[in-house]
Amino acid sequence: MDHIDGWTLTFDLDASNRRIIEALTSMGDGVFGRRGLPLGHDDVESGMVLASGVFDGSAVPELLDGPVAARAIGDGRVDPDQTVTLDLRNGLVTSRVRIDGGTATVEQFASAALDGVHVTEATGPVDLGEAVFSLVAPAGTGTATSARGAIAAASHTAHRIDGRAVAARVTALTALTSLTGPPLEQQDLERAAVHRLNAAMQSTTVELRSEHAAVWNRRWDSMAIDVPDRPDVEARIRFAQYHLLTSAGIESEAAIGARGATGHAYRGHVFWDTDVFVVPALAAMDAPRARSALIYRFRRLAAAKQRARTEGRHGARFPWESADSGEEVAPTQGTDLHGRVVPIKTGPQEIHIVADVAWSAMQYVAWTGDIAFARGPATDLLVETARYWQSRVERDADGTGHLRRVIGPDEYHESVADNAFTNAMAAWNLRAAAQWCSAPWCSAPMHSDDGVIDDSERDRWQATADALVDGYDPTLMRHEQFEGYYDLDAVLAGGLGTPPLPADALLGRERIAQVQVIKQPDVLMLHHLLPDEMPKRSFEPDLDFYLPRTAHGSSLSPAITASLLARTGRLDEAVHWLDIALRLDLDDISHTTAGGLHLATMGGVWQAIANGFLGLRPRNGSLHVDPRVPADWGTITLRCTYHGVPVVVSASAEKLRLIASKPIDVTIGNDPLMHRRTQLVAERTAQDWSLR
Ligand code: IFM
Repeated sequence: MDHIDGWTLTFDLDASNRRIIEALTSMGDGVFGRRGLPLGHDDVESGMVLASGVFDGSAVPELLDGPVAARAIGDGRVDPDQTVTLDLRNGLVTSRVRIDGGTATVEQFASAALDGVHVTEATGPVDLGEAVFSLVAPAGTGTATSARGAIAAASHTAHRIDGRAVAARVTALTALTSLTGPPLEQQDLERAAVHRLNAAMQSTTVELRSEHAAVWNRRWDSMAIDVPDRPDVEARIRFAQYHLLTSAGIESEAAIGARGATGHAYRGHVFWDTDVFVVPALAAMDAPRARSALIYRFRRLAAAKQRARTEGRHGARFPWESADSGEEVAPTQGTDLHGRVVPIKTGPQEIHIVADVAWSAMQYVAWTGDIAFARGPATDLLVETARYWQSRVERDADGTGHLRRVIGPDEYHESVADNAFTNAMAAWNLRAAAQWCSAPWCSAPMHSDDGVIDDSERDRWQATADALVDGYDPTLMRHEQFEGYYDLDAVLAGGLGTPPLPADALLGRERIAQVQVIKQPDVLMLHHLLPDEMPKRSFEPDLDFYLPRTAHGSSLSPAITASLLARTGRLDEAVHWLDIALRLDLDDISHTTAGGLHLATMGGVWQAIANGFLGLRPRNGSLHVDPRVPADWGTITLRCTYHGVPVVVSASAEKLRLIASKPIDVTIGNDPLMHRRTQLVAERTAQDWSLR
């Protein structure tokens, strides 16, 4: 990166980093994503358009490539060395290109004000006229179709000379899926795109741009994170927030893939990345987008129930990888580094996704207080997932409960028994459902497709939760990651190199299964997701034991590690891991950014700042805050919305200020007396919080 300040990131583009910068400068309106368009590079990826939730017809579905009509061309006369600036505040991507010996500017955006409307405008000196015009593709209409869906584009291009040469192209996109959309014919879809285009063409591109920028400015007013003493950190955090927002729509449902609509990696499939990493951030930043992501899951509850039935179980079994139908779409085999075919077991075994979906729904409810969602979709998700665990837990003769043949978040170890994360999340799911269904507003027996929920079912959930083993050893005050984990060879990640590193690639598939090195937080993830449910004083022992064993071989790992380290006051290490998360895509640390941006990292960055450094989270019906801010960071200010109330939290190493636009319940630190319904929290020192 060439230049960075609080709101802008400027990249020097050359032939070697083109695909990475395409991904970094992706634009999106939550439904349609479009990779940035390095001009003059007219190949398959440049300007690629994808639509969230619209897949191709392959056996393992992959996001459908939209019509490429949105691409510019440049007639091969463009110098490949360009600068591209991402203006986060206004949501604009601006390229400065050399063409025919002169310089032209090309501005692009996916309108935040008009759904499915993307604009490209090239300007340059009059004597570059034809060259400037060549930077913007001619008008056209086209449709990409598959057996599962379609994406149509209609565009209008205009050239003019008005003191400068200007070429503007407005593209309107529409999409449907065979599962969720109305049964439109291709012709109708194109007509809808033309209709959308005509509506957009009622405005000039200047007006379209200013309406778009105004929406972005309003968004930032309610969600921006400021770290003015560290503009580099600030811009990278906002880069994450920007891409989180562009990846989730507010209409209907949002199928947010692990890479959003910014590339083809992971085929656009939806993983726990969305439920656990993205949704909590969106719930606090822009709740309707989080709701859409959960509605995506809720609409696939029937498919999840069908899968549970096929397994001979009850309730709902969500797939590890999900696309449009809600069926399992995880590949069943892949190739290792030596080109050997190896089985992929995540589909059948990574069942913690079931509890992750329920946890996500309850996080959303905790942040938003959305009663209608709580009593509707959230209840169904919580109940049906609990029912799955009830039928999945194996009870041994001694009464203990077990989950065998599973994979935890640490995917280096397969087919393990009693993964602490999976078991503890399942136990949380069962208890949460039992408690939820005995709330006063739930006092009438509840119905679901599988029957009435009565006291005896709630008691069974509670008993199963209590029976589930969790690997906790009170003498060591820590959890064993799974049965037999302590017997593995005590290899530490640092023995293989400096993390983050792909330990599975370094050691090979057979060896990695025999050693204690793990891919990403597993037991530690529990301390992040369920901090109040963990045995008292188990956090530090678990952290001290598992951190040296963590290779951070997953992009999900650094941000959560930063969050945990911040909670325990190890701020230098927290900043180190946050920095890796912040640069994961921007510096292509995992060498996978060209395939699309890592949205879980982006959600994790928000969580590291909010949950980790500010200690901000919903807790037992109040908003909890307990900051630990590095001394050289000055003040962190985070804007969010809690139960519909705009909140601004500013904290430094010594000060805290929380301002809510209406009174809300607030708790500070671990002192139960620091609990008030208030609009303003202020204090002088970390030891002496004062509430007003
Ligand atoms: O969901 C993750 C998983 O935890 C690690 N492998 C990649 C997946 C998609 O990001």
